[in-house]
Amino acid sequence: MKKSALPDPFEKARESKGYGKMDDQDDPVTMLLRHKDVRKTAHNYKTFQSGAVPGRIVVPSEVNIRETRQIPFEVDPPVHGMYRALVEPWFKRPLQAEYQEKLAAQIANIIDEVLQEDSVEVVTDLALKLQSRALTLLLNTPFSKSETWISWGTHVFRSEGEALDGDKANILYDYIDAQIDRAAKSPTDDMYSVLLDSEFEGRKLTKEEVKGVMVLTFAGGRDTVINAVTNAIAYLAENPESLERLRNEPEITGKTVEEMIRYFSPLTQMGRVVTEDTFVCEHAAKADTRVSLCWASANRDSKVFENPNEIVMDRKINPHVGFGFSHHNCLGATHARQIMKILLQTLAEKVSSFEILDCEENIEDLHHFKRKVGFHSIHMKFNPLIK
Ligand code: HEM
Ligand code: EMZ
Repeated sequence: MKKSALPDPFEKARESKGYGKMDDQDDPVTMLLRHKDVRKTAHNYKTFQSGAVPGRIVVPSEVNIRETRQIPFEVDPPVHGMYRALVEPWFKRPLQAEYQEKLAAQIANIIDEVLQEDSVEVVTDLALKLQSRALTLLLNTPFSKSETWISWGTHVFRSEGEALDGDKANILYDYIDAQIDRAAKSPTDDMYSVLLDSEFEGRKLTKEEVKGVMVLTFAGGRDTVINAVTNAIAYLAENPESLERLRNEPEITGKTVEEMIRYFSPLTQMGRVVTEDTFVCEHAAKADTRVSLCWASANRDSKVFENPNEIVMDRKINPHVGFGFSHHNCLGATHARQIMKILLQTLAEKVSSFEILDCEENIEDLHHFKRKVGFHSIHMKFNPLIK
């Protein structure tokens, strides 16, 4: 097995029953594993809600570590659509040429840096740096802010050996509170200030609502981007013909990004709370219990994807759900896609090959299922392309 491979732990359960079960802090989860069921359930917000107690739809549950409702993530239609319309234009800014130029300069800098090193720890020295620096563009904050975010380490809610870490989460919440107070006192053109000034239903957004958007922006786009970046580099290290192909056929880069998101599925699953007694996969789901939409399993469903366990760089039809499905689909996807696309292009331009020196896998413990999502650490050597 290649080091960069992410095996699918769900296949047997998906094909036999269509669901799996996991315990989580006395609030068990019925995981939906089939592409069709995941999409159908994502649509049905009346029976499967996101707007439960803050933190409950996240697996592992975050009810014990936060009270702030994340917006628009933990809100159901129709109010969801009103918040979403408010923030959507901001999250589309990565489509602008100027944004992409700045992002490309950041990425070129980091790659030039790692090309000088004999050994690079890709998670911390490349992926975390890239993710944090790129976030300054999305937030429209000074570049120097990224130093603080890098110092928090790879996980905002977790630390080594502990699934949830309330103290660590407080660092983020306190930081965001302070930034909101700062923006309220002396507004700039950053995301905090723009949100504080925006109109919602004939009034301004409250500080608590702004916090809800900002916590989500920090948390949702952190581990996911770090894993996508690290896994992409590990994959290209072990598949040099794929790097060569990106060099020769740059026009497939967009498709390759989608295919990597499908294969890596950086966000394994997201929960919903059942509002009335119902059935999922002929299995009773009682009101006030939890189900999850297992994006990672749906993305390997052989009923939808041919050769699901391979990265087919130019896969023609790719209805993956790596960025979710239906009204809650990922707001950060425009930003994440640009990061991935520019990263692949930059690597193809500047790197001839990579060597993996050593690595430690990051395995999510989902009770009966163990899923590799990436690496805790991976040391590599980057070799320059001499033109
Ligand atoms: C929602 C995945 C990056 C912000 C989602 C959802 C998924 C997802 C699966 C749907 C959740 C649900 O249905 O409950 C990913 C992946 C990423 C990524 C795989 C990286 C490769 C980002 C980034 C940001 C972000 C960079 C922002 C900085 C959001 C937000 C939502 C969301 C705000 C909620 C949208 C809504 O509720 O309407 N993401 N995400 N994500 N994501 Fe991402
Ligand atoms: C939540 C979630 C958002 C959650 C779309 O996903 O990402 C998770 O990493 C966070 O822990 O709080 O923001």
